[in-house]
Amino acid sequence: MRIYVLTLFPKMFEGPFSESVLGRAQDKGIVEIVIRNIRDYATDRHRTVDDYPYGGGAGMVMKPEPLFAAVEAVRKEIASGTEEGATEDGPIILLTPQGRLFSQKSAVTLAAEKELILICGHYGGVDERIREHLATDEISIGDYVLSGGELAAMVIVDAVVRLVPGVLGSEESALGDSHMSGLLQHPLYTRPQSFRGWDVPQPLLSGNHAQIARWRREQSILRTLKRRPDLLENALFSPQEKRMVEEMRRDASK
Ligand code: 6GU
Repeated sequence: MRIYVLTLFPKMFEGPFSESVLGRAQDKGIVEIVIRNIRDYATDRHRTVDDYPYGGGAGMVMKPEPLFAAVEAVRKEIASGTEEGATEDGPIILLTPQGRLFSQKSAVTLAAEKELILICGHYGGVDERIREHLATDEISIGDYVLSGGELAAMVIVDAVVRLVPGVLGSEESALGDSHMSGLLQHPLYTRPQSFRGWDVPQPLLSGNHAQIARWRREQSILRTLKRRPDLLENALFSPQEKRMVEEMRRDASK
């Protein structure tokens, strides 16, 4: 998978993309992350990337020309690439607080793409023609405002890359992560078995895999019910688990 990030602040990506899971994914050659400076695609003498808004108002607006040029250059690169399955119609995602909300489900969908192009919005916003005629998608990572799309791009790249096959070892598979099943993750314990009088729950010490799986599933449901009851609406349950959830709800309301 190849991910292009178009930004006015390429240096912001140096640390986060070279460490841990993202760094290893690139070292292994499974994922290639290419950072492009939008300013390099500005053609005027001052390399202008923003301008005043028509109609007045606060904040500058990102001009269309450099961004269209940057995306077109990247597209050309993808098309001429010899990489198998290289496409010219992968998503071009504009990062903006006005986009649809990013979720684990979005990450799973994006992880299946061969190429992604992420555009980091900045200043007061981008010229509307970028939204209408360049981006295929607009994504926000939450209901708050960041100074630019860069941190959002890092969040999305991290969430997506960890789902690409081969990036995580089987030891650290993403399947047990919170949100993968629509539920929050169960509690985890490691040694020592007793720490300051706080003991590891008995089922985890039983050596009985079925019992451990049952305990974890129950804890996931319980934790989700307590912290994020909204998530339970869309989680999938067996008939038996449905009865369990109802019982937990009754207990909680006592
Ligand atoms: Cl994608 N961009 C900005 N600037 N702020 C945000 C965001 C994105 N998502 C949430 N807040």
